[in-house]
Amino acid sequence: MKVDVLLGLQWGDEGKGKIVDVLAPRYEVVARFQGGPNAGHTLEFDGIKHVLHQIPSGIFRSDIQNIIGNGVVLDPIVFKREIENLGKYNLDLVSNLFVSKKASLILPTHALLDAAYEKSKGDSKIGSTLRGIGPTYQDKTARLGLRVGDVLSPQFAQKYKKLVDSHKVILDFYGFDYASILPASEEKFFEAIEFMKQFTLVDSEYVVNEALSAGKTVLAEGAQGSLLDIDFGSYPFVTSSTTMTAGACTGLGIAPRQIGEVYGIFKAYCTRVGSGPFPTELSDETGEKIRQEGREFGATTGRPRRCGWLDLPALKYAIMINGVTQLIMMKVDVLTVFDTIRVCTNYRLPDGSLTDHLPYDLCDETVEPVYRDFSGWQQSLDGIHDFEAIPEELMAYIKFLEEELNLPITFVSTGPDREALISRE
Ligand code: 2SA
Ligand code: MG
Repeated sequence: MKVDVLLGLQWGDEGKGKIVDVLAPRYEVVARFQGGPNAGHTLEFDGIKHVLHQIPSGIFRSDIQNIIGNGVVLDPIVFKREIENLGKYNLDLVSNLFVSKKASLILPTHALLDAAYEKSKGDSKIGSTLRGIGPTYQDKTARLGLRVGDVLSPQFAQKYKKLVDSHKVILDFYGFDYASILPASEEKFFEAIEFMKQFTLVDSEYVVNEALSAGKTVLAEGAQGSLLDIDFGSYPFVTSSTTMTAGACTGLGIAPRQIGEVYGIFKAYCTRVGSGPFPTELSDETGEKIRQEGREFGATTGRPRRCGWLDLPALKYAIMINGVTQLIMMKVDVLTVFDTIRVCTNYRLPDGSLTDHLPYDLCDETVEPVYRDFSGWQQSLDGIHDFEAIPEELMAYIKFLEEELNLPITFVSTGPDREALISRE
């Protein structure tokens, strides 16, 4: 069996949570391989909206094993809160959720360091979610970090203290006051660590590979998006993990040849939360209209998301680095209000030439998007499940994208609910 990977092709918030939930019945294992509580995966069914941060989106289906892989940075306090929030749904979480011993632990001081680093950057701040993601990955690669498996060691408290003492030196350097906040969060942290011990802490690379050998189907659930990837995103305005397909290999311990389908999720327009280049951004009424229609506010921080038209050079790049095999287009319903829908097909460089490649540094090299306009459909897509029944303008738009991107768009989502979906499989 192979591991199918589902990931976002833009700057996150493409609607991955909904699609994992829809595809989940096909899988026996759903695993997160990177990111942490910066993610906000929204699932909506039976009239209730759920936002998951660290727990895989397969959790609502009782026959799925959910794995938090080694590539994840896990905040035990957020973990405890998420589990407690799920308490009312009567899910058998203890038997369905496994946490990799090799996942990195986010300590309370990591979030403080995030805030201190952001503050020191002034106007050039990244717009981090301030969940401690960057500093935790920093400690991991500096070979200083603590991992989930360390909580089982009798020396855990000493290891914790040693790392926190070194964080305090850095916080002092930045003149960041931690003394008034830290004791309360430390108390919560140790409570949450005890809480976490009731779950099965595993060598998840064995769990995943043994599941594959036993013929089980596995879905790897990406977080954030390809344009936030540490290597290929718009550096330094990126997150600190490998958000692309290759991250599923390192974040779960599976070989490249085990990768099967790669589902690339994209919105019919673009959004970005946090700073950094965004060529098709609309800082006008149209952008505001997309934000309101699409309810484009951060699922973790509530921040308004920046909105703009679909960007094909960026999408092609994401498809290339991920080896996408099928596309899934989200939030098409949001565009129903527009009489004209624009798609950026190329960038014009300062010398006047056109390109569909991403420049090395979008921050320094100003590109002007070149658009192609499409007529809108301006009729509700509610209740449409059959591709043949969609308005002809939408059909023309989808066919154009398939041709440009050279891939099939197998699902088209027309609303937040599980049921609002057109399948073309
Ligand atoms: P971080 O927190 O240090 O990883 O932030 C670095 C950059 O990555 C962006 N980032 C995100 N972008 C979109 N969605 C994310 N998740 C939440 C959501 C965000 C929220 O689902 O809405 O609620 O604000 C996410 N997580 C990180 C971030 O904005 C920085 O640009
Ligand atoms: Mg999100």
